[in-house]
Amino acid sequence: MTLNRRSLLKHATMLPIMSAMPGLARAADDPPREKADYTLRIAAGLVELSPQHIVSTTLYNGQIPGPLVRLTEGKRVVVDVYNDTDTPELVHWHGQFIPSDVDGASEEGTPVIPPHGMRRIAYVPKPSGFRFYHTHVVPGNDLSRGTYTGQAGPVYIEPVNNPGAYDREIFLVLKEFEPSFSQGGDMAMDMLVGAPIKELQEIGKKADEKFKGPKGYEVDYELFNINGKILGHGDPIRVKRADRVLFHVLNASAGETRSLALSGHVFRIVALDGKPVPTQADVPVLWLGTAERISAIVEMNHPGVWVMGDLDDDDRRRGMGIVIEYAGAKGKPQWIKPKPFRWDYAQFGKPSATPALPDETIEMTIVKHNGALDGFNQWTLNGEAFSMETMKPMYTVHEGRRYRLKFRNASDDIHPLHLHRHSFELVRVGGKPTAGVIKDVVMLGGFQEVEFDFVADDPGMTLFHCHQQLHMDFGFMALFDYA
Ligand SMILES: [Cu+2]
Repeated sequence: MTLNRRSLLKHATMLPIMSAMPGLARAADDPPREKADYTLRIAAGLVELSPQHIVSTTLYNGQIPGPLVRLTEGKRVVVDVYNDTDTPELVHWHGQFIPSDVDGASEEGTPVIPPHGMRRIAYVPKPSGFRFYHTHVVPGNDLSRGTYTGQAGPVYIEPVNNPGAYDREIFLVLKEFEPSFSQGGDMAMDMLVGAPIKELQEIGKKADEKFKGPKGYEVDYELFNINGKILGHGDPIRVKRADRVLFHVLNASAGETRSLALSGHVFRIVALDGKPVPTQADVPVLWLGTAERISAIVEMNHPGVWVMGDLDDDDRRRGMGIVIEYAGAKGKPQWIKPKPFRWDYAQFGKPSATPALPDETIEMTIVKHNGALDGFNQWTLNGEAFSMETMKPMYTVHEGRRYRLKFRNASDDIHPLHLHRHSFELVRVGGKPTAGVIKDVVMLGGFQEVEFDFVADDPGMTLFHCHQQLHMDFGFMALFDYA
């Protein structure tokens, strides 16, 4: 590139401004001068889950999961995103404290990446830990878009100091393909601790009487995979006795709650949603709501060839699993079903600690309106469904204040609740008080309550929503604005 004096002067004055504004995004017509650290290309492609099952979907860089994006906390990163599809796209940087115009949600004001266009983003990654990126468009009734596609990839933000007491680190991205709608089959799930609350069941019953029609559509999937391969295809994870393997597990599903067990082994939970837990605990099964991440160490002390997979026999048969093979071990992979186990976030909290008192408490009651929107269930928060037309903020927060959000679920569904651009501390879950567990997604059980606190410390439009794609698309969202 040759520069005349005028453009040189222009650039000389521009550059310091650019670097002083880490959140600044540039349009394609202002070609960037520095080299991007990462380039993502969104395009249709094929995934060979097995030789019998090759699916066509939208991918990042032609692969599922998308490339691992490794960043350093506090070190500015530049990412170029090319959209080679015919529809607008958005890349959401899930779990990061990031400006609203870069975060990747149009509800917050992030510009879309136009069809066959590109967008360069630059920002300073934080906080450290296991994060991910995924599309944030609204597919609605279109199962070929949004998180029903293969647009998901892991992000790892290295802390400035890494303790790292493990031998190996393995990322596992859990995903499904070939979705279809079916009417009504609610899947009752009781793997969360806590009991249903009568008052919430009553509210749910009243809503059912009002919205009598058939139950709304749910999404079923034909094919399941870990890291893009059906169980039994692709390479096994090869280990040696006494290895300490750190698994970073991401549930990249559009809406499924997932379990994962490794036959004959236990997981030591070290971090939830990328944040180290105050109390590490051994569990036989991982339970992950949509978009949740778990980092867990497995001590390889049970030689053999094993299946690590979903507890659900049908999902496992359709591919949700991966083989663990010890050095020198031979034979068919074995599956041992673990004993029943209920998931309790409070188990990883700070014992006998109390969280700071909030400045304000906001209560939200969640109600399902059966089949109210062209056969889809509509969701309301305190009687209001989010409107994509008005995008009106529901709450105004003040910088520096601590907010307690209390969610009351008057439906039988599990909701993976997600707050953008902030993390939160669980303060009550499954009827029990807790402290010290910091997350960005939490599962709320059917007819249960959950409470979490967040500090309004990242000014900018902030989206809250259920991460179940069907729920968020049909009303289950709210915007927080800063005063
Ligand atoms: Cu939900």
